[in-house]
Order: sequence, then C-alpha cells, then structure tokens
Amino acid sequence: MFSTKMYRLLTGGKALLLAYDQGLEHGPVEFNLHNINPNYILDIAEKGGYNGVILQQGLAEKYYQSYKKSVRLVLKLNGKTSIPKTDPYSPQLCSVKRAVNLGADAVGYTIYSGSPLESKMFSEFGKIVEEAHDFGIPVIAWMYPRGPFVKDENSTEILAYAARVGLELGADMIKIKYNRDLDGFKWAVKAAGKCKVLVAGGQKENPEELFKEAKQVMDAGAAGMAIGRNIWQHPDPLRVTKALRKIVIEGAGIAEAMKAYGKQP
Ligand code: FBP
Repeated sequence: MFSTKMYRLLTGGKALLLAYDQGLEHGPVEFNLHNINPNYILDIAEKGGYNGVILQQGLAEKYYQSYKKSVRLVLKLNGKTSIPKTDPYSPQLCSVKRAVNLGADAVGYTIYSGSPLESKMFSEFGKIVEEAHDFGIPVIAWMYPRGPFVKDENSTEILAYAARVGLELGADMIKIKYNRDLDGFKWAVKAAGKCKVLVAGGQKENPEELFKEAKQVMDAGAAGMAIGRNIWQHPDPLRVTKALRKIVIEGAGIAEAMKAYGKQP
C-alpha cells in the first residue's frame, strides 16, 4: 500500500527518520542535559529536514503539537523497558486512531520475530495494519529477531527471515539492523520485496563509520535510515545530519559527505 501519506514520508523514494523512543526502550542512561529534553530533538528534526520523527504517544501529546506544521510524526504504538529479562514482547500501548488524532503520518511497531511470544505480536500487528490502512497511513515494522530460540540475532539468515516476515505481515516499511554483510543485506532487501527497508543506527564508534555503513546499505537497496543516538548524542547533531542526508537522500559518496561534515576523508 503506497498511500499519499507514504509518499509524504519520502523524498524521492528515500527517507531519513529521527528515532527518539530510546527514553522508554533504554532509559535516561542514553541522555545528557540537552537531549533529555524532547524539544531539543524536535528542533533537530525540524532544522535538519528529517522526513519524520519517531515518538511514543506521551511525547507526541506533550511536545510534538507545536511542531505539527514543520515535522512529520511516526507514532510508535508499542514499547517496553529494558528492565524485565523475560521473553521478548512489546505490547501495544496506543491505538491507531489516537496516533492519527495526534497527527501521525505513519505508525511503528516492533516485532521480535523468533520470540516465544511472536504470535501475540503478529496478531496485534495484523490488526494495526488493517486499521492503519483504513486510515490511509503506512505501517513501519521494527523487525528485531530476538529470544531464546534466536541463536544469533545478527546472522544474515535470521535478518533476511525477519525482513520477509515484515513483508508477509503487511508492513509498508521495515526497519532492520545491518550486520555488515553486504551481500546478506542485499538478500534481505530482496526478501522484503515491495516493503521499503530502513536501517537502524546502533552505536557507532564515530560519524565516519556511520557514513560508510550508510553508503553501503543505500547502495545495496535500502530506502533510508531511522536513526537516533548517532545524531542526538553527537555534540553537533545538525553537522552529522547534513552529511548523512547527502548519502541517504542525495545519493552522494563518502567524500562529499565528509566534506559536508567538515573533514577530509
Ligand atoms: P538508534 O539509532 O539510537 O540505535 O535507535 C534505533 C532503535 O530502533 C530505536 O528506535 C529503539 O529505541 C532502539 O533502537 C531499540 O534498540 P534495541 O531493542 O536493540 O535496544
């Protein structure tokens, strides 16, 4: 389903989304005195020209409303903390209707494929796809294989399987991690079929490493990135954004990105 709202999230078929659901998923341990404030992130999303910002409902209600005209919202419908060490399951916390009322242009949902509780998430997700498509908005699935039966969450085979599950379950876009196996990633993109593939950030050593990986995944068929910590934990988030946009949206190479970042490769 490629609705008008799906196109609104894309620039020339590509998307750079700013993820800020880590406050729930990881806790304030990820934050400093600047980025603990959601307005700081929304300013980055606005000034950096992101295709959208990813928020949970609480932040969407209390902070996003004054940015409604300038930043698009991807409302994350499920979530959990990192505290309980139970079988991976992330329950739905917000309805599609409420997401639409809060101004969402798309909704997001994490599926831990391979978890003993995957059937619960599959079933919640199926209903979400149905409702979201009735509202004409796209669904982004965070496809994160996880749990006691998943021996290696980063294996190429398991990542491609997760990508395919996203397509089978009706996602319009999936977000997967990149395990640095380029051919494997190309295979995962193929497995995702008509589902657009976004890549998660993860913690990188430095921006150069981020740009190199971004270039690899974009050349391998990704539609973009949905990234958080590499941007808003950086002392100059707009500088990293400018360089990353060159690669993700404009299709530039590393040298041009490094120039935009202000460093020779
Ligand atoms: P980062 O770019 O900061 O890695 O965020 C990507 C993301 O998918 C977030 O949307 C989410 O909060 C987090 O990673 C979950 O990561 P994990 O489940 O691996 O801890």
